[in-house]
Amino acid sequence: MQIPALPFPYEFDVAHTALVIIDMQRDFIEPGGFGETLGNDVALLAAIVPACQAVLAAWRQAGGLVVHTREAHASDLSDCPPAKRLRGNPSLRIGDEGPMGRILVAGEPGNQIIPALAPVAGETVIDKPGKGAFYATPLHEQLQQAGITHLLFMGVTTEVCVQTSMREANDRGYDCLLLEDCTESYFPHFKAAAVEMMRAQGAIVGWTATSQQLITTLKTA
Ligand code: C5J
Repeated sequence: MQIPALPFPYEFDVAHTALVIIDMQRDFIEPGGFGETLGNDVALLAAIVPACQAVLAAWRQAGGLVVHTREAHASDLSDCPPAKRLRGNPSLRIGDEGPMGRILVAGEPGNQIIPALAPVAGETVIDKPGKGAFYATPLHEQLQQAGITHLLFMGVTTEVCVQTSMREANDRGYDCLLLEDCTESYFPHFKAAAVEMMRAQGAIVGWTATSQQLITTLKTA
């Protein structure tokens, strides 16, 4: 299959490609979570949910592998470096009790993936203590075992966890494509810059395309 992506067409086949959905968890999308404690307007991020749902439905229909990630720490915070917890001046810190349970802690209500994109049986869910999906997780080994060579990315936030994960994947040899309308930032100009820098210099980090381009490609294949 070939998507008319930027900066040039992206070739992939479903059997060797995974859809990686980064951190579409309540902590970032809903009020009362980590995103809001940092002073952000979380309403901006919810706007991409319908496009993400459409891609997820089409990808499931095509029989492709789905990976969901969550930025999540152990309840004793043993995997949260003090530098991460203590930095800045958030209204609540990682591990503090918030309206959706303890901030960014695995198993808490706020740490769950939003219902609209909830994983189904057989899909991989990776809890990651860092911004990148490969740091301190079994993701690379699991993708290698499944014969995956290509990754389609969506999720939040574009310039933090999505970009970090895509760069980590690129360095591990995956051909990566970012679905532009399925990713968002609390800062629209950061999203625009991140999207542009990833596909610059001949796809130095990867390709970009729209959800509709992917869905049309899957339907016409
Ligand atoms: C952030 C993320 N922004 N998932 N995490 O801290 O992008």
